[in-house]
Amino acid sequence: MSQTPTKRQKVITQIAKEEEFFPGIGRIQYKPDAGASEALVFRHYQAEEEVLGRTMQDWLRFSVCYWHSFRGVGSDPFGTGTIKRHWEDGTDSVENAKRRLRAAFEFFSKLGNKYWTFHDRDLAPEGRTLAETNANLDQVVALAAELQKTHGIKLLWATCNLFVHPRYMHGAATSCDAHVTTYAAAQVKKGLEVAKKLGAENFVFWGGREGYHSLLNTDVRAELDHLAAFYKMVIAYKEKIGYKGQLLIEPKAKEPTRHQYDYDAQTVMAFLHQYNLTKHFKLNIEPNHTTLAGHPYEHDVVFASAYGLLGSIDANTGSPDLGWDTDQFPMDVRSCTMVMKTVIDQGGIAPGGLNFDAKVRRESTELKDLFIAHIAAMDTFARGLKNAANIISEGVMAKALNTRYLSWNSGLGARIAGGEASLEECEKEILERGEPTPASGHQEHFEAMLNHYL
Ligand code: XUL
Ligand code: CO
Repeated sequence: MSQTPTKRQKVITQIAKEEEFFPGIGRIQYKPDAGASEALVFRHYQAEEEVLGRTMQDWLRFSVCYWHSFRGVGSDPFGTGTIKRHWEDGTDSVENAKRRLRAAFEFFSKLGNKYWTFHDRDLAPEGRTLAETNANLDQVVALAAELQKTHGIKLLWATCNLFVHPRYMHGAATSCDAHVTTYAAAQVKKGLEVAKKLGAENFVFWGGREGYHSLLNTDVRAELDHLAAFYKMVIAYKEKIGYKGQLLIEPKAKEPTRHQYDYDAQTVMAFLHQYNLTKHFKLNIEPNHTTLAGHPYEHDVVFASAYGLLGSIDANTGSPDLGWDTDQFPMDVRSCTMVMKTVIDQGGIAPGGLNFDAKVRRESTELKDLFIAHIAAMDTFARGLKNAANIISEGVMAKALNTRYLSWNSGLGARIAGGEASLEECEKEILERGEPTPASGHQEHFEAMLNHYL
């Protein structure tokens, strides 16, 4: 029986007739029995499938990032771009920016993700003055608003690029030059207005060049005080314009500076606490940044969540043997299982999501590679979600974990944990009880149990 197309379907068909940027690729379908060589299908991700009472789509909240997927050209510090998209005319014009945006929305619709993210400067070219830059941005943002509506796509988060322009070479909020910080503040003012207009569910600060290369020329205390003062201006303006998005800080240990102030989750949490900012911010954790800090993949996700501050995730991975931020697509089932276990344990990630801050490799030059990368990563996270749901609903690992800490539930253990005990009481107890009985940590058993679910 044929169905009457909805108004939205008609609009999309009309757009497709006028211009199609990804010809030959339709809406990506779920095909669980696909063979190994079939690439443009989901084997595990089915948006409406229920897992622990919620749809996969609700748990995973996938987002495509504009900077890598639509501005990335495959360049690296040793070579220029290798990736040429056919909608690019080689100019940095507003017209090209608009065409690129239409291509991106076709991509989102065909992939079936519901969210996207961008930096202000990804969207529209920087002009000669702030006024000209803002006018360029306004034109592209107006189109973005229209495309979001037509395609039913939402903005997971927006952010300001405060690191590419030469003016920010010493940092933005932590620059030695107050004039530069003032410029950054003016840029962020506009960024918040754009975020509000497009309904951004979050607003991210990644401290691009907020850090130091040499302690000899850096007053670290002054720079961190300025960073906090900058955030206080942000909070005041956000409240003034009634923008309701969640503010997020994205930790990174190094690159481009030798030491980034937002080193890792614990460093950012201490900073927020020190400057009384905790209630205004959560964290956007990027596992490739976590591994750069020398931690295991899921470390910062777990630490931020443990303090109720895990706001969103830049779902990617690196090659820890390299020690660079390579922003690869997450393809490791174990890592994604661990992340999703934390996400389920904290009751979900909304209003954050899983943003693919990842780029196809310099050698992956075909248009379809962009689809394959996202599909495979979405499938990996869908597997992670299902595995994590099994771990949680069977409860075997949680039981084993709780068993390790049983001594804290009663007696002096409970009194210490509750802040009611004293050193004298502890001394008395030990004089009576003597040495603790050694207990195994059973690490290998925990590892084997995890493998059971993968
Ligand atoms: C850089 C990085 C950024 C932020 C947004 O390493 O992760 O793309 O996510 O500025
Ligand atoms: Co990121």
